[in-house]
Amino acid sequence: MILALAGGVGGAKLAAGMARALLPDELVIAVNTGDDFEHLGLQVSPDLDTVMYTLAGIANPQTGWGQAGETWSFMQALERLGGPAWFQLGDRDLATHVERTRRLASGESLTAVTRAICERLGVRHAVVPMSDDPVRTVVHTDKGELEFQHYFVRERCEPRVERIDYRHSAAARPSAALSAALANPALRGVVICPSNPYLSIAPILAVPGVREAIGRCARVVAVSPIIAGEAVKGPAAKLMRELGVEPSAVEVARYYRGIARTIVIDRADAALAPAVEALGLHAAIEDTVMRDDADRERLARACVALLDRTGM
Ligand code: FO1
Repeated sequence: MILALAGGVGGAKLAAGMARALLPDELVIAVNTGDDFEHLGLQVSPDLDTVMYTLAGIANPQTGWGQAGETWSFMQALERLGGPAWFQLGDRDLATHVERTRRLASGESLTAVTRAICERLGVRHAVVPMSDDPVRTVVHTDKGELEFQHYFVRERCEPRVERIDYRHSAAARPSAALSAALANPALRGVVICPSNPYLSIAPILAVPGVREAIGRCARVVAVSPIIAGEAVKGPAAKLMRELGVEPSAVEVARYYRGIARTIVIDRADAALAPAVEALGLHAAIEDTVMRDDADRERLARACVALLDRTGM
């Protein structure tokens, strides 16, 4: 069984590739919930939804988040009433947030709600929250403290980031499925998907016990979300510069030192391989840009093959 850690749009694409390459009982996808927030009285879990929609094949191909072929009657009506329009909720996507909020209010866990929605969407692989306890990524910027979605969407990642913390992480427990995967003697390894390390993977590692358990696992492969100094999507490069880190695959490797044994970097960064290896990690060079399902599956299969060669 393989454990994948994912968050955001890039992570969801490789998670979908892993789901094409592996059978349902061979894969657990643990998803970041640090981006979750309450909006209009609704419990919104963007990364869980992005992974579920992407695996279900209904994600919006342009944005990566929300659903394809959406209609926007709700947002138009909300705007007419003067409601907040900065966070776009399509009509179909809205049903996910309403149903999750209803089930959570009835006492169901985020794990149970996610499983129920996956079943309805025809997603057969295990998509699980990193924790059923609240963890919230807070971005400290030159404009003050911002909840993640306020930084990422409302302020469009413009404020300068000084530091990031993961509120309530100390009190959070890994979800039962994540704990079981980490304790499973049949765990073949961990694939850290090409998500933003600081915003999408760090919250998962901040849940007590997770970083240590992964650090003990000999076979961990991380895919760099930075290619030729830029993120494929999102603020990772800008964020790294603001955190005083050169946006490069080498710095991603440095971030994952002690956690991953192998870093997958793009062909465009092949010249960085010696610098990655100098950090004590193995650099594997692959085509890491995922344009379609075939790319996703190919990269996933490459990561699985690397697991079997890693940790020798
Ligand atoms: N991202 C945006 O940039 N603008 C939006 O209006 C927006 C709405 C939205 C609604 C539901 C959802 O699940 C995700 C949404 N996202 C939006 C993306 C979201 O902020 C990010 O995908 C994650 O939080 C970080 O990857």
